[in-house]
Amino acid sequence: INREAIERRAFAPKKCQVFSEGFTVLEDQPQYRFSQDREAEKVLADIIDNHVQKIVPGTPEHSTEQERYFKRRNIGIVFSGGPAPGGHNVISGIFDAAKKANPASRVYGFILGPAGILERSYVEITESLVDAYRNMGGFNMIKTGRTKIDLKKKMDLSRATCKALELDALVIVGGDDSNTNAAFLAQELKVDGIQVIGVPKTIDGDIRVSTEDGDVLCSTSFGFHTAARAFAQNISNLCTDASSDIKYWHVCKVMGRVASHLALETALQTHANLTLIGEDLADYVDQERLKAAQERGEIDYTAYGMTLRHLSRLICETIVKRAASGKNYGVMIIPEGVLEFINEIQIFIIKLSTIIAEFNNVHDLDFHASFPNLDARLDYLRRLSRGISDRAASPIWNLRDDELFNDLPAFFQEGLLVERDTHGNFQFSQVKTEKILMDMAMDYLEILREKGIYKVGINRRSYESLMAMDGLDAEGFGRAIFKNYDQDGYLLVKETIISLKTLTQTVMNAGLIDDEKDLPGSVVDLFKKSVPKFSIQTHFYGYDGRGSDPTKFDCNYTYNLGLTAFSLIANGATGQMAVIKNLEHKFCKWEPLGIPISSLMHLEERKGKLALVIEKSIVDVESNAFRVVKALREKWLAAEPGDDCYRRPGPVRFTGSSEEDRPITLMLNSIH
Ligand code: FBP
Repeated sequence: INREAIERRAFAPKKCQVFSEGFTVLEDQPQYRFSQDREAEKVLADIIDNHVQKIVPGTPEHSTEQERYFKRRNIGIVFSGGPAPGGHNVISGIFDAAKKANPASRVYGFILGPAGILERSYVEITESLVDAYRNMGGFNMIKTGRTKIDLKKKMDLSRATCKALELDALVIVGGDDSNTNAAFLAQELKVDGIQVIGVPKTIDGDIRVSTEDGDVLCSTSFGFHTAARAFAQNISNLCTDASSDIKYWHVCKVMGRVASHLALETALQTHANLTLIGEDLADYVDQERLKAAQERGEIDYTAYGMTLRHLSRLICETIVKRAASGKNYGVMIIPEGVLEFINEIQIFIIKLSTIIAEFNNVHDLDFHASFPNLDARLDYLRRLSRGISDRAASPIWNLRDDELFNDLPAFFQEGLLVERDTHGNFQFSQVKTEKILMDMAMDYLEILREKGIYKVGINRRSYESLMAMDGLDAEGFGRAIFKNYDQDGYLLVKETIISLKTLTQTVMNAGLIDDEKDLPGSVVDLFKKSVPKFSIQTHFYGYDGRGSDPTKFDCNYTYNLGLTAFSLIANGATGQMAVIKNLEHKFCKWEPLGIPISSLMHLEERKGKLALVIEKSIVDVESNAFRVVKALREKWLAAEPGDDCYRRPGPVRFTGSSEEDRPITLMLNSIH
């Protein structure tokens, strides 16, 4: 019997006060304003005037609303995009509220994401089904998928399914792209009286909503806290491992397709030695280069932003600094989407996306199916750059691009040419970013080692004094372990780097050999090899965190999102996203709202074209959370002799009191 699962299923999430009353109504909040996109005003005309709505208790004066609230209704729910811990509680929140309002209401779950709507594949959600998944991770109750409902044909199929099931409302639980879907469906189905409500989901934490005046209405999406805690636990275990056998650098790539929120939160949870934050790298300015250009009376735009080579050197600097105090181990965190913030790579991604989209449009074929392997894809690009393909000469892909692209390792070229997802996003999770960076870093470390700047396995000061004393070269050292007992009889183990000469002397003093010539060659070889070489282990934390059982924070958050979604439906709203304001504060301050999805849209390049989508929120380098990490990164690097500052956040626990009950980034960012 899994007692944890039993306890989880039995756990009753806390309900915001407003949901404990008889029924709710919506109160418009016109004080919250957004700057709207012109295109959104045009194509989402029927929902663009929505206001932010606050959920408040209904009173006897609201008799019409009361009648509407308690009517019998059919509600459809769909998960869309990657799983995120807590999704099942959104369903339980909607189910409980719907059945409480009217036991004859029915709730349907579409199978395998939006494709389930198109294919009319669904299951009726029952009490026993809900009970089996309460507070449990994953999206396995009804599964999920990434189908985009964009074309007219797909809209028509969706309408037909909703009508066949006599749906009053459809709830789309998804990320930025899925909520974009929700807005278009809301617009499309408004004439049919079918309401569409979005729920902000994604472990990436990149759905954050602020108004024009800076009021934060939604500080994170659900699943972010759990995934970050799950990653942090694993990474913190690696910190313990790294500092125990002191021979590895653990390189941890953590999910987050674009934004580095998960990397930032994990850094605060673990105090790993180095954490890259993509948004910080994009902000980089090469002052020397800029100054040199200014002296020539020019502006050098290439001085803005970081190159891959530069980034690999930054990583090397960290490794060299720690090695100088004898620490040839450590833990670094690399955000999955870091390449998005490296100019030269971003340009490749955009160019290739445009080429692929153009090919598909012009030939009405699929680029990836037409060129199934890397060689064929490269050949197409090569011909394009030489003007012997589709067009006389390609303005997008020229000989210079070809040259630069050819310099990349084959697996990276392949990664850049992977198929975009249905929403036109580049699939960073398919690219071995950590390998690209570490291969480059290792090449550079070798150069530094040859120059004598990087001394693996030895403290620079002792290295220099030993060199002077023994007249030895770098190869003349090895690792020795001395065991001794202190006066209380405790075993003391000291590991140190010594010269071959000292080793020979020690062995002779112990009476094991009479002459230094007697030291066997095999021992000498073994000794020399014992100096630790730079060694890395790479890890990817992503899918595992998405499948974790939710933290209490996410259980409560998602259940209340479900209740909010139902309140919005029961009060006739459409085109709204259910959110909880004040997540960064105590539970009693949580405030359920509906916010207009159309106001969050902007134009973005997708598959080589501009598309109206919800803007992703990336890490703000002016935020408190980032500034704290920046201020502490030198300390966490721990390049001076002495202890590392690793923090152990521990596992996600459902019972007992956990160390923090909400994301650290949220708490820091709420301080003014
Ligand atoms: P969502 O935005 O759909 O929640 O997905 C987030 C994510 O987990 C990213 O962090 C990652 O890049 C991507 O999904 C991986 O997608 P896939 O499951 O298709 O490999």
